[in-house]
Amino acid sequence: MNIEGFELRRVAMPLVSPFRTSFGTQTARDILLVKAVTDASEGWGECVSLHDPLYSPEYTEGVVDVLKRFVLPALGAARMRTATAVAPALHAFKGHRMAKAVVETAVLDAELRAEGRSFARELGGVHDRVPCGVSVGIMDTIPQLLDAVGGYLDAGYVRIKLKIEPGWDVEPVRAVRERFGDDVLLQVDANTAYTLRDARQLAKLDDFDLLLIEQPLEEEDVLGHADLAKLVRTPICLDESITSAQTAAAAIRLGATSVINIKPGRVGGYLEARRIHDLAVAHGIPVWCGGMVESGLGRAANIALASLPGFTLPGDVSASDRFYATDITPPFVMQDGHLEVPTGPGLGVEPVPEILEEFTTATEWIPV
Ligand code: NPG
Repeated sequence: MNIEGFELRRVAMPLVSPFRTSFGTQTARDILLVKAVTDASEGWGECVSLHDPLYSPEYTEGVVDVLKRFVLPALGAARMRTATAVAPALHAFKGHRMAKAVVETAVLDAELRAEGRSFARELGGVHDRVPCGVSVGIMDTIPQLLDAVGGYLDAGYVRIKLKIEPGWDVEPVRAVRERFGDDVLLQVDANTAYTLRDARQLAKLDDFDLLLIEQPLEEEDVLGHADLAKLVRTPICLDESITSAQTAAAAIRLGATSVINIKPGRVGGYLEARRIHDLAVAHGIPVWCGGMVESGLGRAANIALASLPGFTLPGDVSASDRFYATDITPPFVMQDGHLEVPTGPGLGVEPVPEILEEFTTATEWIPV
């Protein structure tokens, strides 16, 4: 397989409703797609970076810059032919994992499409459908939150994640438990909004039998999470702090995380995501697949990853209509609280050309 070049494409997709987290409110997603064009096939990657560096240091304009300035020229110079060669060819460049992930995914998709193999099969998936969790944003009022959660439970979601921040934590959790009962699989996500000084407040969540508290403290405060884990009974799950299999190994050794959220974009791609899965399984640590409000392209790959055997908790793997009235691929529709794992070559889904064009704001062709 010879790579001829990459198309960088920006698509602007409105969200069905504003999505508020502890770091901001999103009303639309400005997505960078990368298409790898080879002499044998084409493949897609979806970058998970946000417009602003609020979730992680990366941001979409920065990703475009690092791709054009460093990543794509290095791939061209390496005459790289397979997805497994992408990470070694980019190793010299520090960080920029979302940028590295999107090109590796595009190359992997092209390679698998050429060979007729699916992402799930390549990664080691063992299930033909995966359970769907949903992430519920911070709301202005508790009744609004209860309406939203009720709607998702009616739709069939099997696990609810509430976004929390100081001032919006114990009361919303209590209200959801009181209204919907103790059987609902429930967890919370703070996106780094707390400090260790908040340990007593976070320990109040222990009364509600949550599956986990996700990333309460700063990304770099792995030791703080280890200390917090001794002060709260609810399992701590790291997201932002886990940027590689190495950082995952350290966090596990320190006792900072007893569950891991795996997001391929955050860790440099699906191949590193699989390494973290394997490491976690070896340590008896459950994992689940995170989400970054992906279109159908990124969603397809996440569903494939979530079908690996160590993904024993439902992920932020929701149906397309959780975020988008119209998706750029045929929509993923939930059935009985689950999504089917695509089985076609590569991602197993294609953008619908007219819809892709309608949402596209810019394209650029970079030969390598
Ligand atoms: O289901 O795709 C989804 C969204 C899940 O809450 C979700 N993602 O912090 O995990 C997160 C959060 C997020 C979304 C973070 C977008 C950054 C960008």
